[in-house]
Amino acid sequence: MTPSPNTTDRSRDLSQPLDRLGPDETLKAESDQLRGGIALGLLDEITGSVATAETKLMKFHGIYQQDDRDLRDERRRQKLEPAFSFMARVRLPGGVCSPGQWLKLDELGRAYGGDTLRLTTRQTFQLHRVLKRNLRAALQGLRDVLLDTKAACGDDCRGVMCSVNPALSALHAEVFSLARQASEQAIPKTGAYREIWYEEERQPVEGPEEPLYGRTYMPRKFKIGFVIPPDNDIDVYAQDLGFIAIVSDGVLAGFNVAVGGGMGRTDQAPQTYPRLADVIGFVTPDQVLATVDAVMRVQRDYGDRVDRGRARFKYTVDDKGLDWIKAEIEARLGFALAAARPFDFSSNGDRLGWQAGEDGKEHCTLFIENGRVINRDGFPTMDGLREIARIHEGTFRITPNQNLVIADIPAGGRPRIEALMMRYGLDRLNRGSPLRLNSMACVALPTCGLAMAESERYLPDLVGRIDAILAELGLSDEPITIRMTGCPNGCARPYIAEIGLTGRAPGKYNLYLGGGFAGQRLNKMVLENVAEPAILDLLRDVLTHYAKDRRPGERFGDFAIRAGHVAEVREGRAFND
Ligand code: SRM
Ligand code: SF4
Repeated sequence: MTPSPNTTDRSRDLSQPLDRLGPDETLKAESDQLRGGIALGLLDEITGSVATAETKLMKFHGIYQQDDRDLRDERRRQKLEPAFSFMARVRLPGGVCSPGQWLKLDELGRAYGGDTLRLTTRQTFQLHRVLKRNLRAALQGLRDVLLDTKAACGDDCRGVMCSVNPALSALHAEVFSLARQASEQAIPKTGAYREIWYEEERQPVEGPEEPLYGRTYMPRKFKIGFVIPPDNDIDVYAQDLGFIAIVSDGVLAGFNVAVGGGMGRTDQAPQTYPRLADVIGFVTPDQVLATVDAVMRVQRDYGDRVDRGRARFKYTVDDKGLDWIKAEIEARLGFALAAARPFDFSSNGDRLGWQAGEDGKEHCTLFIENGRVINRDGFPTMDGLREIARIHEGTFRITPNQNLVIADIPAGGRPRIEALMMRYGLDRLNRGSPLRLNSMACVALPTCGLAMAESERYLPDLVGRIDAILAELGLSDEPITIRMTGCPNGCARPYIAEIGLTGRAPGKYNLYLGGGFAGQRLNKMVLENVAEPAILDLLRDVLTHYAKDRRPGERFGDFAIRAGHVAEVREGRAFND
């Protein structure tokens, strides 16, 4: 196929008519490549916050202003400003870090982050509750171990994901290396980060400071991931741009390219919806970085810069059409994509427990409920992991399911790690029910400013109640994916879970059923804006039917579709019919 002539390369014309675009475009363009007034705002000791424009620019530096929502009303009553603090998200391609980096993160979490670390659904760490006056110290601490928070948020390419895949060591190393290179290539090049957070002098630059992003960066966030079948742990269909490794005779032949995935939707706004990425072709490993560049340029140039609610690549793909998008990508690449190759996914979860790699190293994947690394009564998880980091000679890998792999343990190293696991109770982490071990919740309250309902603090209890129903029905051993978010933005990718819950109001959720166990199918809304009793009643009905009528090996999500449980929406309407 020859590249389409429909290309209008707007890459040299980034000075678009800003007054006709959304206000954030002007903000970005006039920010002096993300410097704005951030440094000045940090000096203001009267308030724990920064001005609105700066909160937006700081996202590009991986930092979100938040306030403690548990204290909001009380502080308002006392006429105090909200309890402001900041969330800092580390950029960690593929979720891999060294023991030294873990120890530093642990130290920063204890010093500035409320004695906890949060592992995220995109394989990285978040520090919450960092006070404005501590931000520089926290970021400089990260710099000491070669980490930063660049572009972990904002209208740019976010943290690049990669399957953790401990068993296939050589393949993982190859794919992970590409993920890292893609991350390096797509990272903003502005010196703003060094100047603001490390207090370095501004250095002169030849040519444009941001050759890819120009002055207005991307229309919206852009997400890339690399997956190694049969695991779909990164949920490749939820990525703006996904690479699916194709292995032939044990050798990495290349990648199928998938475009246009995304989760977020807004209640009562049918023009917003989750979308699974479409596979459009195949590239060889040496074509991957050019493909990243071409796809990002297409979205940069054609993404909606007027309406941020429609600015994700998934909408550009639907508005322009998949054929048009593919032709545009090929025109920029200068070659046609080869035909996609067959592949198969078996699950989007993690393989918990011990695994041996082909290189003889051992790996242990631990379930970290909702990614929360903290010391709790009888569960000193944070202390235990710190002790392991002190003796561990391999790496840590954060999984896209918010779990943790103690990876690359050299031959003979396992007994010492196991002894520490026993001492700190980490050996108990993987003993939950299959439902719990396949559960995932976003942060939500009290830090997330967009949360409408609890998620991380509530899902563990709800899982316990669903487990009781499963036990009554003899389904306790059935792995079922369940994901909850505190709002419809979908940070825990709930729309591809077999059971999905998204917050609508305090104590109220939309319930979705029928997602694919391997993340290959969107679920559908079956209850809208309901409280726990209604959720449990409906789940009991469907699970009872499942216990009675399922076919051998049939997954709960598949059954819910086949048996017609998602055909009817009990209240409201299904958005993705
Ligand atoms: Fe997210 C916004 C947390 C993964 C879709 N997300 C937020 C913010 C920053 C809230 C805000 O804008 O003020 C949340 C911070 C809460 C807090 O207190 O920490 C937040 N998102 C998270 C994390 C920490 C959830 C978690 O529990 O792990 C994940 C961090 C990932 C990372 O390390 O980079 C996280 N967010 C996701 C994912 C999953 C993914 O990328 O695989 C999605 C769905 C995929 C997608 O992008 O479509 C996701 N987050 C959103 C959206 C909706 C975006 C959209 O275009 O529809 C928002 C809201 C927005 O951007 O306006 C959002
Ligand atoms: Fe916050 Fe909503 Fe994302 Fe949960 S899904 S972290 S509530 S934005």
